Amino acid sequence: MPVGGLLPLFSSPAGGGLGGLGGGGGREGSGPAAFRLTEKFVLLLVFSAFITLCFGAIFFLPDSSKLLSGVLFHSSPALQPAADHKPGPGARAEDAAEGRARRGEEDAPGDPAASLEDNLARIRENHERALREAKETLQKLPEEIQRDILMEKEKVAQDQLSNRAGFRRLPPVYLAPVNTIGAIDREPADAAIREKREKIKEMMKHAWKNYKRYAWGKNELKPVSKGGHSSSLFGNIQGATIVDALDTLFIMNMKDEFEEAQAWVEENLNFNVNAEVSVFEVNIRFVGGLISAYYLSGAEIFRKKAVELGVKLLPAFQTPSGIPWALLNIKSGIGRNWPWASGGSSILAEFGTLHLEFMHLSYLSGNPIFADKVMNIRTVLNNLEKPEGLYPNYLNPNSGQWAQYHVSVGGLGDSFYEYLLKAWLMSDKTDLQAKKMYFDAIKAIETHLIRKSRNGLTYIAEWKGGLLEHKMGHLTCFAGGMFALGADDAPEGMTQHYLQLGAEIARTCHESYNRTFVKLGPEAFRFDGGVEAIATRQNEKYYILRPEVVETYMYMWRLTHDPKYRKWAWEAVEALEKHCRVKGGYSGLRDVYFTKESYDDVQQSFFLAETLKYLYLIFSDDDLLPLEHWIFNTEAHLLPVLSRNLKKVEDDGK
Ligand code: DMJ
Repeated sequence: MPVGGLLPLFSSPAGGGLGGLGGGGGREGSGPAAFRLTEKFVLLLVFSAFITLCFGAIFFLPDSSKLLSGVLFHSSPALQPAADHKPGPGARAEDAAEGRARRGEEDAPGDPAASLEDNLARIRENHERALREAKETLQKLPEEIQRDILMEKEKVAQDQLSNRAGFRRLPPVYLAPVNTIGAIDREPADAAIREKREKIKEMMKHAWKNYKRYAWGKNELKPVSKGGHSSSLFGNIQGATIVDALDTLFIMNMKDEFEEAQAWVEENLNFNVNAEVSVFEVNIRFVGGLISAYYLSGAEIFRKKAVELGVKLLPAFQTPSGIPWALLNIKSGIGRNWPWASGGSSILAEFGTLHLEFMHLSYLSGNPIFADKVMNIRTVLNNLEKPEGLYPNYLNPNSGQWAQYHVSVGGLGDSFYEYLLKAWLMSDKTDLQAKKMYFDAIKAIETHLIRKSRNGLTYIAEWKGGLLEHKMGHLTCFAGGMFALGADDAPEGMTQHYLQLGAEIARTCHESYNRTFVKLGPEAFRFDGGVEAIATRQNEKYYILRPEVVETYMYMWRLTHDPKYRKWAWEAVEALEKHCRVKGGYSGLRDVYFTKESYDDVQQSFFLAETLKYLYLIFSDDDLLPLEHWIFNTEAHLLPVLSRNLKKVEDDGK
């Protein structure tokens, strides 16, 4: 049973408020009776489309329109719609009304001419739209109409979900006191380690203080020019650094800073914006950050905001296959894919990195709709034929088929594999399907992508339709930690093998750092043309404060206690201090081989969410956030293992 012990939790008494709604989704009406009903509905729709077409033709043919307006409305110039008021193709009546509001054009109270003009404009818009839709409908195949009906039904269900006071009636969640699951730590006994840990906390203070001083409320900080930095990934949702930093502030016991962050979330975090966002980025940073802050602090506001945002993301799944769009306008609910993505495809690492957060959203809202969405992604992927057992990076959401055969454990693929493993672990090891898919996938990766250099460095190449590109990304370096984390449950006595593989990847990534001038690694490094673990292209030489290498050190340290991982982590701390720290925070570098720093002037929010958190954990005792209780999402936000913790606390609470 894939979702293991989680589903019964949805039927908790308080879950009923939402459960009835979300349970619907688009897939419910698939029984025979529902099918007959749907057929009738289709006929009715086609018939009404036809009538509308006829009516629209009479009303809107240039001549008849003049006739009608002349007879009925005494065509006078004052009553003609304004010239800039013509709705373009696809424009909606609400858009026109909004346009008026933006221009400050309000009807004068009690002015009958103005209100008649407004009504007339609205009637025209509605009829023009109905006419357009009727024409489109008559051109469609019956299956397309049926699909549209299903999607429309789903949209209505989701609108109801967001309109209802659903968030205000969330079910009870039984939280363990944070110290019992290791969210409050002790000082390490060793003074030298204590000092190092204190230094990392000081780095967090420097990053936070400057963000607060120069960019408070903006998404990120420009530490050199000292201002706010906005990334298009979040549309005009604001405050990425605040939400991304919450759990790091909490575990570092920076109480005042956590409280000011919480106050900002309460007063300012606003998702009612007209914004096109990256579904993946908003999910891993905002949804993940809020959920994590909720579990750590117990403050309801974080759960409420997480569920509210989760609901806003649901329209992204309105595609024929249920594989979500990469980009979504969270106001209109209109989705699309990155224009550069092969054949209009969705990206594996994006739609494959929603699972953990969405499973928690279902738990926290009492509504299975979120879990249904990600379990459907799982089903689509599981049923597809895989070339050589590999998962290509591109999948077309309309056809539900793979597009280009490119495979990567770095950008475009990476966190999909991570989430398979973590879905298994987060389900308290009940999600056997995730486990099987993970171990099958990494077996194929090992056969087809993992190679050893002439001098014995193990690396993970990229696979392009059967040909290897001998390049490894900084992003790919997370995989060392992943192999080690999954090793315990590996099949057929492979535990030692995967632990060893994790150690080899950690070593290669350390080499990529060590072979630079600044001792921080490039964005991508190559194993061809006589080089090993070195970037050869100018546009691959930058370092943007990424966490993946220290992330792997953290897992390797926890799982082996080999002191070299603390040593390597400290080298990274020293390099960050020497080359990335500036008066106004921390900046990325344009070229890690260059002797003079050239700053990119961005303090990425993941520097606070991930890089500093992993470093801090490497110099903490293992009972701070024990791995058997906590799963780190791909942005290092903390998600408790479901059921072992939560059910235990439920039982204790009874
Ligand atoms: C983070 O946002 C996440 O770790 C993501 O999975 C990959 N990229 C960045 C950090 O490099």
